[in-house]
Amino acid sequence: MSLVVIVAVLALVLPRAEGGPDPGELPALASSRGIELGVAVAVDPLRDDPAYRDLVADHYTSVTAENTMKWEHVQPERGRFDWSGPDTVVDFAVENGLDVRGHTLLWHNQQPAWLSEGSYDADGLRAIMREHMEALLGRYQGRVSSWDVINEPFVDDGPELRGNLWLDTLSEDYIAQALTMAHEVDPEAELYINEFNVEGPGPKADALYALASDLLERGVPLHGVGLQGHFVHGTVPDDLARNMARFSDLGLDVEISELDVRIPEPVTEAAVAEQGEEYRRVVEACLEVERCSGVTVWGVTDAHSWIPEWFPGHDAALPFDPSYRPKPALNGMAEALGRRRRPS
Ligand code: 9MR
Repeated sequence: MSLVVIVAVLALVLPRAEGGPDPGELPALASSRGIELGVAVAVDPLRDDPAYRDLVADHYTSVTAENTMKWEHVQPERGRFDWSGPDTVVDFAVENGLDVRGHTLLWHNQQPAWLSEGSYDADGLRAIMREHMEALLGRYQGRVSSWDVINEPFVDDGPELRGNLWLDTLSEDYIAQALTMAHEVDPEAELYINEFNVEGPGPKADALYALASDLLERGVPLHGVGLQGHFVHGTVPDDLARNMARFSDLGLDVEISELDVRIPEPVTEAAVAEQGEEYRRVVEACLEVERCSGVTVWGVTDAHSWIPEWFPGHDAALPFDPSYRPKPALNGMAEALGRRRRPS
C-alpha cells in the first residue's frame, strides 16, 4: 500500500483531532461536566457484535434499551415475563460501568395484544400496571436509575392529551397514578415523562410544561422530563436551551433523551459536516441548563438506526456511519464537552 493510500485510510478510520478533544475522552468529559452521554442499544448486536459493544463502552456513560424493555417484549402474555433482552442490556451496562435509563412503561405503542385488545375496568387496569411495574422495576431496582414512566402522552402535533388505553380507562389522572405507583415500587428511581416535538418552545412544549407544573404542585413524584430530539437536519431549534431551562427552573431534571438528526437524501459530505455542528449545539444547550441531566443518542450507528425504515428518503442520523467509522457528530459532541463549562 502506498503512503498516500495509508494516510487516506487513516484519515477515514481515526477520529478527527481538530475541533475538540479525542472522542475516546467522551465518557470522562461527560462525567466531568456532570451529565450523562447515553446511547440507545439493541439486543442482537449487543450479544453478537464485539465492535458494537466497544463503540458503546468506549464513547458513552449510559444506555437505554431501544426496544427490549417495552411492554410487548417484557410481558408478551399476561404474567409471562421475558427477561432475556433486558438482562442482556443491564448486565452489559453493569459490566462496563454504565448507567441504565429504563424505557418505557406506559405508551400507546408496542403493547402486547392481550393488553391493548383487552377490556378492563379501572381497578383491573391498575392491577395490571402494578404487576408490570413490580416485575420490571423490581427486577432492576438499583441497576436502572431512571424510568420513562409516561411516554408520549400528547397527540403528535398538538397540546391535547392523547387518547390511549390508560387515559380512556383511568381518565387524565392516569399520569399521576402511574408516577405515584412507580415511586411506591422503586422509591430511588428518577421518574420521567418523555415526549417528542417539545424540544423548542411551542404549544405542545407549553402543554408539557403545564402538565409538569400541575403534577409538581400536587406533590406527584415526577423528577424529570425527556425531550426526545428526533431532528431533521437544518431544523434543530435555536432556542433549545431556553425551553429546557424553564423545566430546569421548576426543579426538574431535563434531558435530550432520543437524539438523532436525519439527513434528507442524497446525503452529502457537507450535510454530514453540518450535522456535526448540530450535535455540538445540542450538547452545548444541555450544558447551558443547570439541571440538564444528559443527552442520549438514539442508536449506535447508521446501520442500526430506526430512521431509514420509518422515514424513507432520510438517512445518516447518528454519530457513527454504517461501517462504524466516527462522523463529525461525534467530534461535535466532544467539542461541546471539551469547552463548555456548566453554570455554577
Ligand atoms: O427506535 C425504535 C424502533 O426500533 C421501533 O421500531 C419503534 C416502534 O415504535 O420505536 C422506536 O423507538 C421510539 C421510542 O421508543 C419512543 N420515541 C420514538 C422512538 C422512535 O420511534
